[in-house]
Amino acid sequence: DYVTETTTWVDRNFVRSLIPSRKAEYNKGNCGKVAVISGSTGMAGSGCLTAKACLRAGSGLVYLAVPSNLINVYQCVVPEAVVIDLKDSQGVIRGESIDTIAELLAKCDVAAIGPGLSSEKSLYNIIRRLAEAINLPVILDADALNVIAENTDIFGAFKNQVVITPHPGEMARLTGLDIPYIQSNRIEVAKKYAALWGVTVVLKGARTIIADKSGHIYINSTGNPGMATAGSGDSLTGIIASLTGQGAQTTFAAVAGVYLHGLAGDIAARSKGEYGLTAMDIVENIPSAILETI
Ligand code: NPW
Ligand code: AMP
Ligand code: MG
Repeated sequence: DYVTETTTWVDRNFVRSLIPSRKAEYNKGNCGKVAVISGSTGMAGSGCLTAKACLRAGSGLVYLAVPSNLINVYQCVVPEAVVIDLKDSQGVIRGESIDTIAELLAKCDVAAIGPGLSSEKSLYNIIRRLAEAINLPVILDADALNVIAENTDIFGAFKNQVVITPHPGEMARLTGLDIPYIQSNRIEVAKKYAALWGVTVVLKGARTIIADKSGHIYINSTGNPGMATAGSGDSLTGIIASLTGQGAQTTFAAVAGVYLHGLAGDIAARSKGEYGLTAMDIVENIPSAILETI
């Protein structure tokens, strides 16, 4: 266990103080309104995992903005979520939906953007225009990062805190570095780009590294290789967004989110083992992870 001036080992003792308290008089409006912008035909599951993870981590209200053809999928799999119809989108979110999305974000506390969005080209312009239009913390993952890799100047356009959650493959696209180099220099790479882009970088993988823009590094202690499974990262995005929406400062939401995500995976592995563990098992064990931590 150690906390130095520049590096923090993320264990239970550290994380328990970061989880936002839930006051006796709270209603769902006080517990964070989260907008999840994710999913496309064939990858609707990613948005379901993100939204479910938000709810399991304590969000009061989760809004899912999705293309019309996917509404029934989301309403069945995540009945607790409010689903917003992006009417002009045929299977993928397109530029015509920008006003509907901006309107949604105006009433939310945080946005999670990216899981399963596809590589539709107009996504870059959507994210750029949203960055300019909104002033709320944003968690960017997966395809949001893939389109931003075209031009990382976009990070400078956001008016509020940004957390990015790349796996080493996404970090390679964003930086132009190769995966082996990133993996051999995880701390240095996370630290350098957090400062350069002015964002909190969550560099995922065994021993996830979190770097804030001031250069502080957090090293996570939880997780197991059973979490190398489809949709695992989509659930992490939901947990971080949820904690942010409940009032945690974005870097602390990222640190606590990564820890709880790993612990949920560890708890799931106790009964399912590392081989049969699925992303939804991680989501279903978020409540136990929180109970073991607070
Ligand atoms: P390799 O193979 O080792 O060279 P992609 P994606 C690397 C959605 N999903 N350590 C690795 O490279 C996502 O949200 C939807 C080292 C790997 O081949 C996205 O929108 C699902 N390398 C979209 O799919 C479930 C690592 O990156 C490459 C690494 C595409 O996302 C699945 C893969 O990255 C998925 O979540 C590590 N720890 N981790 C659904 N059910 O709807 C990754 N890499 O090409 O960005 O593909 O991550 O699957
Ligand atoms: P993604 O590739 O976006 O689905 O994200 C994968 C998630 O699983 C990230 O949170 C990783 O940190 C986690 N993960 C993947 N492989 C491992 C591993 N070998 N040990 C611990 N966590 C892992
Ligand atoms: Mg992912």
